[in-house]
Amino acid sequence: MAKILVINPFIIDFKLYDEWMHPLGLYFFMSMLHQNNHSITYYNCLTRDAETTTRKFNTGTLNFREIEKPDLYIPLKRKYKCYGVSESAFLSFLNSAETPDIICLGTTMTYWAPGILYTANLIRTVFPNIPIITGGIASQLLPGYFENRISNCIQTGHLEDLKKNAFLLKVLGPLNQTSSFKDALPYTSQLSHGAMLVSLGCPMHCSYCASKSLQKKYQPRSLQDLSDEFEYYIFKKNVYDFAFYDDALLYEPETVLLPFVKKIRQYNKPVTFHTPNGLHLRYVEKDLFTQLREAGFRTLRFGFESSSAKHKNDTCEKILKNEIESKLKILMDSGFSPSDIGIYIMAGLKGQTPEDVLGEMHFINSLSVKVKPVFLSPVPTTRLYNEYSLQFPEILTNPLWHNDSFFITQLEGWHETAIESIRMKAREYNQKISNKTI
Ligand code: B12
Ligand code: SF4
Repeated sequence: MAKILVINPFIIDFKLYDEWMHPLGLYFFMSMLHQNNHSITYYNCLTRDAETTTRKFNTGTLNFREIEKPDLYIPLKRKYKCYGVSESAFLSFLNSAETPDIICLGTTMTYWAPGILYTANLIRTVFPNIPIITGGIASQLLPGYFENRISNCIQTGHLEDLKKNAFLLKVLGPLNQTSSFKDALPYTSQLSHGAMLVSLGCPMHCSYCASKSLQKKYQPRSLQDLSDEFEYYIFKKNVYDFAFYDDALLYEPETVLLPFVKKIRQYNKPVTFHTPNGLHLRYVEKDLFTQLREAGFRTLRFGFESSSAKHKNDTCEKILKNEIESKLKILMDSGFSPSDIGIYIMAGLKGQTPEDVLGEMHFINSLSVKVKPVFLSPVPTTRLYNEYSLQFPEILTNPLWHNDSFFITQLEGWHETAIESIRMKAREYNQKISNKTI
């Protein structure tokens, strides 16, 4: 049995809200360690406390402190922040912790790499020589990056990678894999909400998305695992607000989603479900959404990205422009209101102008639902990343370049006023939708 310290690191970025944020990958990892009888201590640098604000459906703010920007970001008129508990709280935890055999760090967005390095530096002040293992999304997408910057670091990605390293094999043994993250939940402190996952991967292959490289094929999870996790959340953690982390939640809903929805209704608990990661409008059907609404689905986000013919290969033509209205009508007929629904528009595709994006936003607003512009992050391993790397070779070596708030400012025609006008317009449109609904 090894003693393992697992840490959800600080995040350094321009913006961050706790919109049902969870280190779900780390939960799977901890569950596997637990099932293989290892001893785990878990510390979440992003723990919310009494000073943070709680908003609708238990979302909220996170504590932060402003930090100095790296040179690259100096031209941006935005504050750069370190989100999470205070440095002293983290250090006092480390100082009181028993010396572990290894320390494991989860990673998510590639451009959050500074938060990983900052966390690792603090760890090194207390544990200068204990091996640090990184894993998760950024660790997979930035090969060698953390190993080269953190002393005595082993950079892995997926859980199976742990078996490929002789040292880890010796410390952890031949780990049996796990299909559920339930066993990680007892290690978490008070949870405001929960993350749920019906499937891994996506059958589509959009030009800006790394889903295919992170998860080779679409894979539904078992109804039993999902139900066990849900029961643990509601009965042991008193959690009632949930977000789905799926890439393709609505794909083949009869396999797991619908049986799960039928099952949860039997518990008769006041639960709500949210889909911050975009759903596919093309799968919207009356019967499905009536059941989802009745089960407690509230916040719905859909990926539309762009209706322009020049971007149809980028977006896999998720939905045709002339089909949207009828799909939205189905949602209303199923009991959803306009303020429940937000449609993502992507800004930063090749050759896209601010006027193109404002045009898309105007169209979505004319359908009386919320519009959610998102700025492109060039993600390693994607088609669009490869194309942009010819114009911006910096994205190949510096993950700060992947930041959605920064990258857009580098594209032709995307000066700060244009970007701000998009943000303001979205706010104005969405305020009207909210007022109309009240
Ligand atoms: C859910 C999700 C979100 C959620 C919440 C994310 C969160 N954690 O809070 C929301 C909707 C908020 C979100 C938002 C965004 N997201 Co997002 N998101 C995802 C998504 C779909 C799933 C992540 C996930 O949890 N998967 C499930 C878990 C179980 O898998 P996993 O983390 O890979 O973990 C496995 C392994 O990696 C491993 N593992 C994990 N941790 C560890 C640790 C150790 C030590 C080890 C050994 C192993 C290990 O074990 C797990 C089990 O196999 C991914 C796409 C994807 N398919 O991964 C995009 C993704 C991470 N998002 C992405 C992007 C671009 C964004 C946005 C910037 C979109 C935008 N332009 O607005 C925003 C920015 C968010 C912000 N706060 O600033 C990009 C990444 C960009 C980048 N440069 O890194 C991704 C990859 C999608 C893409 N476009 O390709 N996102
Ligand atoms: S953007 Fe959405 S639809 Fe496209 S490949 Fe990624 S997860 Fe699938």
